[in-house]
Amino acid sequence: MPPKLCLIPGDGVGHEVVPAAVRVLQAVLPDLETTTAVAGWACFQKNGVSVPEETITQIKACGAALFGAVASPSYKVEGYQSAIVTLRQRLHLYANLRPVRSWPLPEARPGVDLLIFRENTEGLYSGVERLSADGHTAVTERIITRAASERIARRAYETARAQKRRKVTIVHKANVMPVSDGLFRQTVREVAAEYPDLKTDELLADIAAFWLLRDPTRFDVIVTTNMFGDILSDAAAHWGGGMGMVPSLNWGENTAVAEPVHGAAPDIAGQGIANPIATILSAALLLRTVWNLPDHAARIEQAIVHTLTAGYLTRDLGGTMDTEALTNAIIACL
Ligand code: GGG
Repeated sequence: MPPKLCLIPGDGVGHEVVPAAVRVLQAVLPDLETTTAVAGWACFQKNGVSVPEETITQIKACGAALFGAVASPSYKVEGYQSAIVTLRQRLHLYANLRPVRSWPLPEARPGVDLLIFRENTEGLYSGVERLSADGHTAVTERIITRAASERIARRAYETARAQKRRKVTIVHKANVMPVSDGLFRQTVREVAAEYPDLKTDELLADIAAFWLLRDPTRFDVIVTTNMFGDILSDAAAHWGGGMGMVPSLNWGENTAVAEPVHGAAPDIAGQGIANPIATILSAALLLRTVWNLPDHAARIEQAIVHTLTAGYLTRDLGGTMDTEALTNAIIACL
């Protein structure tokens, strides 16, 4: 059966980077079948819902999706929930894998090659928020469960073992949140005991941030809760060459949604100048992990290395190429 992929451009530059990634995917996988679905802020404004049921059905039917970006407002809108948070929760995409590696770019730091596993369905992104009657007190529930902590830990350790990694670092703040992060820490440590071939250490989230800045090569695999993972992976992105270079995979048991770590970039949306590499690398994550086609993924990654080495760069990387020209260059290098 040829692989099937549901395309969800979402908002902003998603409409430019997703088609670019599909061109690259189809160059290595000519029989790929695609379907397109809607989700996001613009979808909410048009349809009153950020993720229509039809989109969920289409993703389930394909088993895999490529999502572009979403641009949620930074204020409460009645009836709106972030499209990507909704997809992660509705489809039980409990692991968010965010690999950061050095690319041949002046900004990138040599020797960086780390995997961040971010719990993707609960924590501070539980969506459970309330405001007191006088409007002076706001509460967000930070939910941590043993079940979710165990499954993200197992996914992190299994992937670490499969990729012949050496160390997993548990990142938490259990000294200040001994109940919630204490449960996360304890649960991950119990799973770690089943993997004696892998070294395990742990860091408080603030110290982990310090070490990510000071010496990112200290890290191999990080497993952490939802918001810490979001923040630390954006910081780590700097060492890979910037936000335009970091892919991610929202990874469940039978379904996966790949997406670039960057957002909708409204400042450049519609100009055709967005860097498509993070989305192309997200498609490569689907090839490697979901469709079990690691050689196809490696071909794409190698083509990106050649393209960057030859100096084909978009503006965010210090060059002048637009989205289409960079995509053409990558396809030519395959
Ligand atoms: N492709 C990742 C992305 O769109 N990031 C921005 C993001 O997650 N924003 C949250 C939101 O707008 O709901």
